[in-house]
Parts: sequence; C-alpha cells; structure tokens
Amino acid sequence: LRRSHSKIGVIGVPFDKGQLKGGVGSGPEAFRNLGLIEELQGLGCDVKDFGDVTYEQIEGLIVKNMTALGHIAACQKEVSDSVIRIINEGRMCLTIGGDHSCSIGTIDGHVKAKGNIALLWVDAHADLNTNATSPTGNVHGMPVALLAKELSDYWPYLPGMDWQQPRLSIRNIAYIGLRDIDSYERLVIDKFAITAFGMEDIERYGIIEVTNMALRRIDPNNNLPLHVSFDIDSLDALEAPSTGTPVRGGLTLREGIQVMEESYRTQRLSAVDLVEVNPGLGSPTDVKITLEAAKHIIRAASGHSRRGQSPENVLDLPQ
Ligand code: HAR
Ligand code: MN
Ligand code: MN
Repeated sequence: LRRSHSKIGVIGVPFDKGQLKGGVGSGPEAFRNLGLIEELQGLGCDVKDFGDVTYEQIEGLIVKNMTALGHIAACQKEVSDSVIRIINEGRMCLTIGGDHSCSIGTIDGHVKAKGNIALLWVDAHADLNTNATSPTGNVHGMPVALLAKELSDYWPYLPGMDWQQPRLSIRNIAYIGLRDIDSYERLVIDKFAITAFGMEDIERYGIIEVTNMALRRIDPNNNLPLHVSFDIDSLDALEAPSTGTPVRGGLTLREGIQVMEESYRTQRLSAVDLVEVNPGLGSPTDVKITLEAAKHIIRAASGHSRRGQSPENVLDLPQ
C-alpha cells in the first residue's frame, strides 16, 4: 500500500543569520553534493528541485535584541513565497536549511497555502523566545514565538515583517525531543499548556506512543495538513555532531526516523524542514555522520520504509 511515490518539491535555504556560527548556510550545498535529490528519485519519488532561495537584505531594520532582522525579514519572505508555490503544485515541500529561522518562512507559506495546519517541532530547544526573553538575540531561538497567535501581544512592531502574522494556534503545535529550555520558554509552555514531550516522556512512553500522542493533540480530527520542523540537534550529539548547539542525551537516529515514519503514515505530511546541519563544524567524519543521519530522516519523510519494498506490479521473481 505504501509506495514511495511522493510528489516532492525541494528548496534549499542557505541561510545562517538566525545565529552566529558560519557554515550552516552551506547545508543545502552539502546535501546536493551528497546526491540527496537523486536518492529521493531513486526511491520512486517525483522530485522537483526548486533550487536555493536568494534574497536581498533590507537595510536599517533595528529591533532590540533581535540580530539581523533585515536578513531574516527579506529571506523568510522569499522562503514563504517558495513554499506557497510548491504546495500549490500539489507537492510535499521539503526545505533544507539553513538555521531554524527558516521555519518562520516555511510555516508561514504552508499556512497561507493550506489554511490551518498541525505542527510538530522536533528539537532539543523550544525556539519559543521573544526578543524580550531571548538570552542571545538569535532569531533561530524565536520562530515558534513568532508563529503563535497567543504570543502576538508580547512582540513589538517588527519592521519588514508585515507579511508575517502569527497564524498558528498553540493548540496545533507540539514539541518532541526537548531537553534545553530557557526559563521563560518553560513559563510559556506551562502558561499556555503547550503539548511538549521532552526526553523524559520518550523514556517513559517510547517514541511511537509519544509521536502519536502529539499528533492526536495537535490534530484531534485527523484532518489537518502536517508540518514537521526537524532540527537535527533533536538527535543526540553523538548521532548528529555537526550542528551549532548540540545537546547530549537526545533522540537516537532510530527514534528520529520513527517520528518521520509515523508522520508519513498520517498521509497528510505536507511540509518538512530539515535544519541546523552545519557542515563547517567538527571533523570530516562528524560532518559525514550528521549528513547521513539527516538523509535517513528525509528518506523516512519521503515514504521510504525500513521494511523494504517489493518491485511494482510484479508477483514473482524472474526465472
Ligand atoms: N534558547 C537559546 C536561544 O534562544 C538557544 C537556541 C538554540 N538553538 C537552536 N535552536 N538550535 O533550536 O538563543
Ligand atoms: Mn531549533
Ligand atoms: Mn535546536
């Protein structure tokens, strides 16, 4: 039944201005060099590569404790527009980052194209800071707070971001993999009762149960398009070392794959972000391990089954 004939549109977002480390912008190039597109085609997917997003930064956008807003605002508008185009072509949109500020654009575009959606945020971090709570001013730690309707009153006016409104209700957002949460992020999770499964929940219930509990909470009627925003640092630092803010004690690759397999099983997986792979960090082996891990996650999102798949329209082996 589950053949991997997904229709997929891929965009690269070579963007690193949501945090301070260079290198994460070369994520798309590294995945292309690894043959990602060809590999997905080899799985039987109908893949269209929409190339890398380009933008021209807006000068002079200054907001307190929000680094590089002129880059974020300009780039994420382009990302949003690309996602709308891909989804409107009837393709699942696969976005290769780039740092996690890319999801400001991908989720905005997804909601604009589809209306309400359900969002799984798979991450060691909650990325739920406003510019008033962020300990760093790095926007990759803020996307969920920018997207959530319930937090709109906690933001100042953001010049350049008029295209972006908080369009998602917290009821439709769930976290998986949390283990490095700032104190105000904890406050927001508790205040708004956000569905948040940390590593301790995965220990207790197992990853399949956790994923399905999360999906039931954010989409109780099983009818919303699903967006999975996968930060590679959700995986344990040993499984994915080449990332800007690695945290030990995380998901195994097997658990990450399982999250994606369960997401694909809904038949409503409509957009996937794979972000925060930084090919500039660590040894060549670290980079290879991280890229390979990410590729397994992407394969699962594209419908690849670890059970394997017999050839199409064939009932017997050749003599
Ligand atoms: N919470 C911290 C901040 O706001 C760290 C953000 C971490 N980086 C990420 N996001 N990779 O998932 O700056
Ligand atoms: Mn993140
Ligand atoms: Mn993270």
